[in-house]
Amino acid sequence: MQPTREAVLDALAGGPVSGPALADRLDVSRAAVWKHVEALREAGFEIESGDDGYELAGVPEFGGPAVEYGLDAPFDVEYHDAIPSTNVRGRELAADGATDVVVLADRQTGGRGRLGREWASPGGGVSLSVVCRPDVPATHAPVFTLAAAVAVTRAAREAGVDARIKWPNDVVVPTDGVSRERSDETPPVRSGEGGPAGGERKLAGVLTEMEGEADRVSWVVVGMGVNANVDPVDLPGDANPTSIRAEAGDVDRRAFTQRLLAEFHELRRDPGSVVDAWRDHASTLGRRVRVETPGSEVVGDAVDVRFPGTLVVDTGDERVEVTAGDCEHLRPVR
Ligand code: BT5
Repeated sequence: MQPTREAVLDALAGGPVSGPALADRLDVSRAAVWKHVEALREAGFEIESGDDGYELAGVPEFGGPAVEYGLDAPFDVEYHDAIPSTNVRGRELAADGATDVVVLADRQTGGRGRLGREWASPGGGVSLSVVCRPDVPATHAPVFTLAAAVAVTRAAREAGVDARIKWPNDVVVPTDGVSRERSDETPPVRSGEGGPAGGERKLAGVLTEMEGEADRVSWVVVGMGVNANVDPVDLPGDANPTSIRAEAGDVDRRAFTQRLLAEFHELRRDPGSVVDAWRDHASTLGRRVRVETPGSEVVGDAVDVRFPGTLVVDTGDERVEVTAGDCEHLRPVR
């Protein structure tokens, strides 16, 4: 948010302030104060003017200025009520040289998952894409997917949802009584394969896109889609979806988005910390998994995750390192 505008809001949040006092405090003209106040009202902030001056009486529920105000991260927010895809818009901004911009939408009309899949994004959700230009080699890009999954998980847990991460990019909620914060349990004994474990509903997904040379990322667009205040019946049934509304009741999307962005910012500043944070919330580790990778399939026990996001699967014969793929949790075989 433009610094003077933020300073106006901070001043007005503290109680009534007269126009001239505000002008003095911010070292701007009274006309400028009036312009800022009008612009803020236009953006949805309730600013009352009484005998003692101006006072902040309400912050908009959701939207760009609402999320920027009080945000503990250096992002500008471009908000859309509806947009085809925040990632597509993020890529456009990135190609124009933008950085530290978040594209945020109430709903998407052409939301995208990985590998050309669709991501349903009805109104009431949180769809956003962070555009950034980290100074890292391209091979480190997957760590931003993990960071986003951790950020979403932490914010969802604060909202009262028992969220976990399924490698690499799904935030899920267990439904089968599995309540392991992290699994230190002995991996299940192998004697054939179990079927899909089911028992998990998808709350959110992450789609990271990037451009760069091998030695350096040019930009990364990290897209996060969270089923926030939506009804699961409005989401594709075959996806076994859930939402914050269904798990814990409606969330304050402004506070949720601010939390999520602040967490993501902290993690991106310290990529080395991401894998440990991911492990803390992993539902995949210690599980029997089937991972479909481009051109092959790996079945075994998920034993570890390594920087920048590689899953280590023990097949019984060997330990295979998987860098990308679709992971399915299998039922333990007894
Ligand atoms: C993902 O893909 O999970 C990544 C989703 C990323 C969405 C965000 S929203 C903001 C930004 N802008 C975009 O356009 N995208 C990003 P994947 O792992 O491929 O999972 C896709 C699959 O999840 C689909 O094939 C469905 O089965 C399922 N699915 C679709 N919509 C869902 C929803 N709202 N909730 C749960 N599952 C869903």
